[in-house]
Parts: sequence; structure tokens; C-alpha cells
Amino acid sequence: MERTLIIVKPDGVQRGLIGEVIARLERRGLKVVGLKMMQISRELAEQHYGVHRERPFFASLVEYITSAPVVVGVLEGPKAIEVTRATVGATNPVDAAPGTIRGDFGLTIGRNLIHASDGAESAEHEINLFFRPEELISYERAVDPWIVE
Ligand code: YYY
Ligand code: MG
Repeated sequence: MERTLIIVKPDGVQRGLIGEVIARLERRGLKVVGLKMMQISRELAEQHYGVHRERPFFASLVEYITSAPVVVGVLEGPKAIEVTRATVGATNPVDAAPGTIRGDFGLTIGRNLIHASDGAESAEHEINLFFRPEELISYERAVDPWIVE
């Protein structure tokens, strides 16, 4: 089993898409094992997007992600990282396939609705940045055997 971090970004919250975004990932079969609303501090945003520190869009990215509340979650399932990224779609909504979250709700790269971890290392790092261990719940769902063979 894998775990991955998602963030419904400020535009997703403001547009009333929290439920829509999470529902798509839930329907995929992924299990929500952590979920909370928060406003990301500048310090946390700079840590989370640290790999992009030298990129020209870094300042506006930090500005945007800290500008209003977000919903942060941890999803669990087989290949959860890859499956979540595929459900989210390409970084630039212009390139995101219809049927993906960004492809169905986004128009521009600077308002692409959702973050999802891009690999095993970043998932572990990001989950630890946003959640204390006791905030993540391991549990079984009766439907699990109907989702995962
Ligand atoms: O993981 P993902 O969100 O799909 O893209 P990243 O390459 O990690 O970039 C993080 C974030 O930065 C992206 O969601 C939008 C923003 N961004 C941008 O505004 N302009 C770019 N040219 C690249 C990324
Ligand atoms: Mg990324």
C-alpha cells in the first residue's frame, strides 16, 4: 500500500470544488486516511515547494497557495501516487486530458486546483510536512475486497 498527499488548492476551495475533487479520488477507490482544512503559512509553502525555489514562478506560487484556505489530505491505495497523479492530470490544464480534474475544471497553470505528490520520496516528505502521525488513521472498509483483489 502506498500513501500520497493531496492539496485542494485555494481556487478549488473558493470555487466550491472540495467535494467534487475528493469525490473523484474516492470513487477511484483510494482511501482517505487523513483530511483537514488549513491556511498554509509562508514558511510551510516554501518548504513544500522547496524544489521550485529557483524557478521564476516560485514567488507567485507561494503567494497563491498561502492566499486562502486549502484542504489537505492523505490517500491510501495500491500505486496511490501514480493513480492520483493520473486522476489529477497534467500540470498545465491546457495539456490535461478531459476526464482528469485539471482537464475538467482548470484553464491556467497558475490555478490548477490540486496538488498531488509526484513520487515515493516526495510523498513521504510532504505527508510528514502536513500531518502528525496521530492525524493519519489506518482502518479497513468493508468494501476494500471489492476494490483491491
Ligand atoms: O506537480 P505539479 O503540481 O503537477 O507541477 P510542478 O512541476 O511540481 O509545479 C508545481 C506547481 O507550480 C504547479 O502545480 C503549478 C506551478 N507552476 C507554474 O505556475 N508554472 C510553471 N511553469 C510550472 C509550475
Ligand atoms: Mg509537483
